[in-house]
Amino acid sequence: MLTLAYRKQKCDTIYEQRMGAHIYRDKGPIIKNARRPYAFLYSWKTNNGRRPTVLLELLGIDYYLHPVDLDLKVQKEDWYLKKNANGKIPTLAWVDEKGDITYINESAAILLFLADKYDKSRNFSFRPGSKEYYLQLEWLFFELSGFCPYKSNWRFFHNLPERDETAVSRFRDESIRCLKVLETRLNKTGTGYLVGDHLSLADITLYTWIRPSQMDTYEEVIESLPNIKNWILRIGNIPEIKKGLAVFD
Ligand SMILES: N[C@@H](CCC(=O)N[C@@H](CS)C(=O)NCC(=O)O)C(=O)O
Repeated sequence: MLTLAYRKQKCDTIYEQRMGAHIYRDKGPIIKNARRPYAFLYSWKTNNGRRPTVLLELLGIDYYLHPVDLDLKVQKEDWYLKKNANGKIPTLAWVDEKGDITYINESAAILLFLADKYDKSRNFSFRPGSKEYYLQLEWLFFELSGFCPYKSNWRFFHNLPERDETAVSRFRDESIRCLKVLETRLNKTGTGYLVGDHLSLADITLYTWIRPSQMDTYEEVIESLPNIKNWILRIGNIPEIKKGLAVFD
């Protein structure tokens, strides 16, 4: 298990490689003798936390990963808050050719940053300024400001020992409405992708969040939406996506 091995590890260098991730115990991001520039990711095994690892695996890039154990509240420790004042994962440290560090927080911002650095042929993103680029942004914002908070609140209120039915139904209805919006979108593009004719940051961002959940109703709704159902199956079968999700297992 990564978590236990990670907690016990005493040495201060890379102790394990998982896919493209060089799991790094030290807090980083400066690594002696590392070839610059490089990406050093602070993340954990959650839906938001897996977005950057999925993209990095698709891009075939080697990167450093410092697991931030949310159960141990590492994200609220002072050293981490200096990198991300919001106290959440993921955070990306980009160490440039000269050794200067840029910290980027927010999973969608990290994806956009990584795409600009590494996806020069735009295989998983779109050229800034193009029509598809703005449509991609539209779906990133839709996820981060809409579906993501609705679904996480649905799960939160659904799992409370004393359920507040008003809150449950408010967030359930909004989540289901968002799923229907996505169904309509996939029907409209007809390409099997949310934007354009290839996999992009829009699909990666939504996919990591839409994946199965503990709520029965949720699974039933997915079953009734054929475009989303097929999209989930197809995207989930892409080997690099599986790898990106499995980095933390
Ligand atoms: N909008 C942010 C959300 C980040 C977020 O909520 N991260 C969660 C894990 S998925 C977290 O760090 N939770 C721990 C906490 O809130 O203390 C993003 O997309 O990066």
